[in-house]
Amino acid sequence: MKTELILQALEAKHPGEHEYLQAVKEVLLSIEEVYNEHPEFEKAALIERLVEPDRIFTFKVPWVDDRGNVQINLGYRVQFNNAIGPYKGGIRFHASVNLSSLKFLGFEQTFKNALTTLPMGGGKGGSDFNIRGKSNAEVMRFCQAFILELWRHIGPDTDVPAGDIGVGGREIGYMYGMYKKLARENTGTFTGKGLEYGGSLIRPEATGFGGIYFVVNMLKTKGLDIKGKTISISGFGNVAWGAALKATELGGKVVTISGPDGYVYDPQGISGEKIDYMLELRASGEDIVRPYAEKYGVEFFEGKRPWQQKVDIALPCAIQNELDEHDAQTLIDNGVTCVAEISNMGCTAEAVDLMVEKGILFAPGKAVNAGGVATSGLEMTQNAMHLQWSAEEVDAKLHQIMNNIHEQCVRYGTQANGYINYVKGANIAGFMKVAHAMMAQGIV
Ligand code: 2IT
Repeated sequence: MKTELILQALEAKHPGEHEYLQAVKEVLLSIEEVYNEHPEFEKAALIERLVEPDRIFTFKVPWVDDRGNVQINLGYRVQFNNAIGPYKGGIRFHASVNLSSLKFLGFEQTFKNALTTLPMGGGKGGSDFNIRGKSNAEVMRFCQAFILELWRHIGPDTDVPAGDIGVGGREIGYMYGMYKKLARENTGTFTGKGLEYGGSLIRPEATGFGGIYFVVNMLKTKGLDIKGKTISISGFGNVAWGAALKATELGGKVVTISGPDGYVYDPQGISGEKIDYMLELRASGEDIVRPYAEKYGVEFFEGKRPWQQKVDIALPCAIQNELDEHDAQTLIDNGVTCVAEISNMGCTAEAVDLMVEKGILFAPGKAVNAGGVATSGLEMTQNAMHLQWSAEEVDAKLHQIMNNIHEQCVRYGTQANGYINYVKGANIAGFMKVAHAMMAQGIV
């Protein structure tokens, strides 16, 4: 494959879009071998078509703050690929949101969704709106203004948004309320909805639960158990919360959470009401974790990342590229067994290369965190059937999907020396499904 040529052309066309180029490069390098076995792919310019989103909507979002001032944010929806099903993926509200980050997320989402086995294409959206310090009324007005533009591009069979960083149940509720008013239908269209109006049980927990189910499978390949293992988690939002809940339930000990202000180290383990307190931290809108250290009398490390602590398992649960080569080396020096991204592209490319080279159990976000979107798929199913499944039913399906994704990674990623390269496994499995779907549907 002309990987280098394709990447060079892409870089020339989209200069400075580092995260997007990073995500594309990782996938192209992983699939090179299988791609070369299919000359028909090259003839159909499959890669060139796959790396560009189908379309991107960019719009301004004007809204009025509590003091009567007019604020303008940028809004986006990247409809990346719908070969397998309607565009599906979250909406991120964060100061770092731009086209590069949303294109990387939409690209990753396409393969992640393929891995779930459910009929969902890939998409992502968001805004540079910073939720920090905003009143409830401001958040509502912003969400309504955002949907006033976005509503005409989405629908239950075209594009189904959900939450992501900065977008939880409250924001989904405000967006869905405005969407329904404009679209005059009530068919779902968003996932992560409240239980009272079409949401699914276990959706809030799903990304973290699924991530831990995956980690349990990873450990099993080495004859290990999560019970008694120490775990560092970054972030303190929905994903970190779900992961802490399930890891603790299975006997693991979570010793860190982090925010933009630094991280807390709780050697006794973050369990019980301390996990509930993470929800309070999130609801405060301050975007800091220091109050945890003050409340429970544990150490707070200002401006530092949790990866400097010695643990058995490290789980990035926050934002992209928050674990670099230096952090990976520290974890390895401290004897880490397993690193799994429950966030999207939590590790830099250099960190991933180092961990794979050293034979560390490492798995990428598109496999590990797929439980979130998979359960969104289950929410869509329940909406289409006009019913609601029990928590046990959803959890069992989620568990089965995660086991299946792990199996796919093992099947496509096991090397001659027995090392399971999950990056390769996830990329090849996801790519082959999308590629076959695209080939079957012609040049469109
Ligand atoms: O990154 C992700 O997979 C999500 N933010 C969830 C997407 C979804 O549609 O549930």
